[in-house]
Amino acid sequence: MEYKDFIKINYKPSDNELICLFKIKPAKGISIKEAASRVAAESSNGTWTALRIPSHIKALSAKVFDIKGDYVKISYPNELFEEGNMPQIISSIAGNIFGMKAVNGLRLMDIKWPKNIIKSFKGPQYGIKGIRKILKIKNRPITATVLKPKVGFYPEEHAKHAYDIWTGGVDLVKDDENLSNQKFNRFEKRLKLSMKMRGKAEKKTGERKSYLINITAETDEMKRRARLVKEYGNEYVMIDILTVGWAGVQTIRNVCGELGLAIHAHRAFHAAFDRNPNHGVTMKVLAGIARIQGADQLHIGGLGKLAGGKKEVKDNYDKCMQELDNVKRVFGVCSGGLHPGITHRLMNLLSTDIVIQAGGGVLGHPGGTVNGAKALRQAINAYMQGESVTEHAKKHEELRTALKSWGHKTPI
Ligand code: CAP
Ligand code: MG
Repeated sequence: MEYKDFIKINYKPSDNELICLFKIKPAKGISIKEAASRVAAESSNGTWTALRIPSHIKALSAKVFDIKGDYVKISYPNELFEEGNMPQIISSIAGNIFGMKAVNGLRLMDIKWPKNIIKSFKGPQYGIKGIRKILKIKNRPITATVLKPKVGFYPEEHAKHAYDIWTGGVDLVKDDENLSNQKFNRFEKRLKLSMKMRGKAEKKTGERKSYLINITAETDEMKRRARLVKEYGNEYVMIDILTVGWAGVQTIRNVCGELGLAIHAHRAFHAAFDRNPNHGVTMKVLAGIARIQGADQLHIGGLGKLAGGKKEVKDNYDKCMQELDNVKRVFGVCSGGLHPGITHRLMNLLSTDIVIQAGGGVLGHPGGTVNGAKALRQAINAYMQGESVTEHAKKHEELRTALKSWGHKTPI
């Protein structure tokens, strides 16, 4: 068994094989075919030298079955994978290969998953339909606001801002990815005070409100925090899915299943994998995994302050929405430098089945947090009523101030 044995052009994979699409930039002196064969070998049953192997092991070879320019499709026999074990699957198809000297660049573009593997994970508990039911919001985008500054508020200050965000008209208050249980803002105290304010805000507005509280930590600690979240009566937990890792996400999905909590998935760390267009793993691959694992809503980019253009954001959104056996559709969360002057671009590009998250674009409002929240909601209302934000702003002072302050430009 040597490298060339992994090339089977025109082979027709069956439905139960896993298929990866790679973009490969071979190293100098290596053909695309050679590079592709090494990817298939390293991620299944080959190595750097020829091996004499029995036929039952030969049957486990991955096969390069399509090469078009830089794009290569490889199929993997189902038997290579352990059901319900995402770390094992990722170690197989996206493990050593990224360090191979035979490639200058290698990018995992997309994955087609076999049914049995999809089924071996729980998938989203709520998805878009379930979340809309919890929040009692039929058609418009869900709004969310992360407190800024990211860190430093005392729990009392945090809860007060949360109240302002909710009563201004935003549905979800969000923790930032690096806020967990620091000395200045202990998790349980923050949760307790915020839940109290949530009750008051719901009473005042007559709307459902909820809190995307960040439980990111070591796994046992995350479980403990998820239980606390349930005890205090909240509906959601937030986790930083990539720093926690897929095993941690799975554990939390199991716990959230028992507790009936929804999962907000923050993707901090993703750009370390997906930013270089010639290397790493695309966000749409990560989005697909997060959905199979069971996130109910997932950051997908927002055409704002962070990298990722229209095509990428749309690809990520499509992964959240595409038909995938019986796996529920999940909310793409648009975030990063958003403010009322630019949110309509996201609804135009995607749909109103998204979460629109603005932190600085609410707390940075010259009139303060309540007015910032009002302006964000007004921007959404404008879109839903088929009116431009500029037109709507003529009748709404908070929106007018926001547009005066930030215009319609994307921050860098
Ligand atoms: C947004 C945010 C999010 C980013 C993450 C931040 O704040 O809280 O972490 O959106 O990126 O800290 O930057 P602002 P993405 O609303 O103040 O920009 O959503 O692309 O995963
Ligand atoms: Mg953040």
